[in-house]
This record gives sequence, structure tokens and C-alpha cells, in this order.
Amino acid sequence: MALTIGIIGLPQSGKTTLFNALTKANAPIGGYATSTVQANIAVVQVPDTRLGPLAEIFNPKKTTYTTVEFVDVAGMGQNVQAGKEKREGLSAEFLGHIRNADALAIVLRTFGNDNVPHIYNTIDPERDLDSLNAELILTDLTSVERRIDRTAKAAKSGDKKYQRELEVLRSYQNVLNELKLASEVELDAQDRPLLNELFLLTMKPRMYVLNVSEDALGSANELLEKMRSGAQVGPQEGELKGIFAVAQRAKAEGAEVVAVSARLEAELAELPEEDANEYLESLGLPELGADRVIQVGYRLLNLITFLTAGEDEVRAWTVTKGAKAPEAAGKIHSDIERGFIRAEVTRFEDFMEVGSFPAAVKKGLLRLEGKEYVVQDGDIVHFRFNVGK
Ligand SMILES: Nc1nc2c(ncn2[C@@H]2O[C@H](COP(=O)(O)OP(=O)(O)OP(=O)(O)O)[C@@H](O)[C@H]2O)c(=O)[nH]1
Ligand SMILES: [Mg+2]
Repeated sequence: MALTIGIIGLPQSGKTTLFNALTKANAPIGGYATSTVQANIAVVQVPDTRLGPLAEIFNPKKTTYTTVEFVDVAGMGQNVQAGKEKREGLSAEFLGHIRNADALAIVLRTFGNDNVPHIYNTIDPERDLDSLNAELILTDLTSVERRIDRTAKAAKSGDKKYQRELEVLRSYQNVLNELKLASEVELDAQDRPLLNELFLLTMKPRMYVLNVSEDALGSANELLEKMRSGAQVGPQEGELKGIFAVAQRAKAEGAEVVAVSARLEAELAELPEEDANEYLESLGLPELGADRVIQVGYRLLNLITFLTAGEDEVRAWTVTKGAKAPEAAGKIHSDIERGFIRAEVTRFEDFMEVGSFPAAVKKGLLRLEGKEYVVQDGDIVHFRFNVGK
């Protein structure tokens, strides 16, 4: 099953433009075309700079990247847009698309453009984030309260299990009622199955994607880089003010934040790779923001990549962080997991220094690992297995 990142944001924040940049797809943009909730879905390759050099050594028939799936849905804030006083949380249709997402990419607009209306008429990404959060929180509150009704009835029998459940649900209800995210509740591992059943939107790992104007892209990246490095940053002006505010929030939450110019990126995505790279360089940008969004999204999903390399195929594989060698083997084939004997492991960096497996063996850079080995990002693995008769 593909792991999915849901792209959400206010109407006209640039979600579909970002989606197109990410997926090099051509979904129609512009206009509030959101009365029926449709979603764009695409699987994208996760950029990985290790595959290229490996392919140069092995000259394989095939090079295969890992993938993640992005879902782009209509803008939230429809209640506001329709001028409704009562806020009811999100529609069932909309929810269907994002409830199952494994993480959220929240698009916040900081670009100004008189031709692109904003539902609140002004540019203020932090306010937009509060508005989106309020809607997500309200939706979660509805889910939790529905479950509380059910559990309260069951708990009347005096069953300890339901009493515990009720306690946990109430702690979520309280936090949500304070307009805080469900992720702020400290979750006891034993309660995880209950929470998994609720699909709370504000528990999902999230990243903020600031959709900035082309002019501000360079300074936005600089600012974010400074903040990441822990440097002191003073008050900001103009477009950077909102960018700074969101970055501070992200920092406090431990969430990731990336700045992109969705429109520029969508345009670049249509160029041949070489031209796009040249253009990027001329703008003084090291890499596509879209690639950063994919990589950060992949990290949010708590995934790591291990590699297999040979003349047939050089390939990146996805496993959950903490997975042991047999589980990783199972990603390739269930027989390899079943008949697992051991894993031969070389670090990518070590391998690149010597350039071949025999040389890695000679230098003692190839290790033999057993069933308990926890696979690391960047391991090149060869599995030994025997399925018998
Ligand atoms: N100037 C500027 N305009 C942008 C940028 N990104 C998107 N736009 C414009 O904003 C408008 C809306 O973009 P969409 O990608 O359709 O926005 P959306 O969030 O998918 O909108 P809905 O699906 O209606 O909620 C389009 O006219 C885009 O060209 C940007 O980075 N800079
Ligand atoms: Mg759209």
C-alpha cells in the first residue's frame, strides 16, 4: 500500500499548482471549482542522490526509486467562503480523501497577487493556519465526541477497558476544546489502537509549505536556513514577516517547514531536466523546492531507505524506521523473509569509496548481520535466504 501525503490549505493557496510541480502532472488550476470535492492523486518518485552513483558503477538494466503518493483536494474553509456562521467541521466527502493520509502538507500562501482572490482578502499565513487548524480541530472533536457517546454506553457495564477508553477520549476532548492539536496529548502506547481507529486529522505528522512569491524565495530560504541552524533572528518585514511567524510555530511544534514558489516550480516541471537545472542555477537556487517537499514528506512518514545493487537493478526500498532485517527482506519478497539466513550489509558511503563488493569484503566494510539487525538508512543490503522444499 502506498503511503500518502494529503495536500491541504485554504482555497486558492496554490495546492494544485504545488501538486503539479511535485508530480509533473497537469491538473487544472485556478477558479474556486470546489462544489463537488474531487481529488488529484499521483505517485511520485522520492529523489535519492545515491542511486545515480550506484547505477554508474553497476550499469543496471533498471534503476528504481521509492515512491510516495500525494493527494490534492479542494480548498478548505468552504464554510467561511459561503459566509456560514456555523462552523461544522469538514464535509464527509472531503474527509474521505484526507482521513487516510499518513501525513499532511499544509499549503500557506504568502504570495500576493491581485488576480488571485483570498477568502480573507489579505495575506497572513499565520491567521490562515489558525483557521485551517480550527476546522481540523472541530472535525476531530466531532469524531471524538461521537466515540465518547458510544463508549459511555459500553462503560456502564463497569468494564475496565471501556472506562480507560473513556478517560483517554476525554483527555483528547479537553485538548481539542482548548483549540489545541490532538498531537499535543501524550499518547500511551497501549492506547494507540484506539487512536488509530479515530483517524484524527490533528494527530497526523505535518509539514508547512509556504507558497511564497518568486521575489521572496531567496530571502525566505535564507531565513529558514538561519532558523534551522539556531541563529538568532529578529523581527521581519513584508512577506518575510508571515514566513517568520509560521516558521516559529513550526519550530515550537517540531514540524517541518519548506518555502516554495509553486508557480515557478510548476513551470520548471514542464522543462526538460537540463534546462530546468540551468534555470534554477541562474536563480541561485540549489534544488527544486518540490524535491524538498517530497523528501521532507517522506521523512515525516517515519521511513528510511535501504538499497540493493546489482547488474539487473539498482533499487531503493522503503521500510519503517526501526525495522529489522527480515522485515526489510519481506519488502523484496515474502520468500526472502521466510527463508532469511542473514543480511550482508555495506554502508553506501563505504561502498562508494571502494567501488565493488569484493573490494568491500577485502577492506572489511561488508558486515554479516542476523535477524535482530535494525536496518539503517543508506545500507546496501544483500539477503541470503533458503526456502527449502
Ligand atoms: N503569483 C503566484 N501565483 C500563484 C502561485 N501559486 C499559485 N498561484 C496562482 O494561484 C491561483 C490558484 O492556484 P491553485 O493551484 O489552483 O490553488 P488551489 O489551492 O489548488 O485552489 P483550490 O483548489 O481552488 O482551493 C492560480 O491562478 C495560480 O496560478 C505562486 O507561487 N505565485
Ligand atoms: Mg486546487
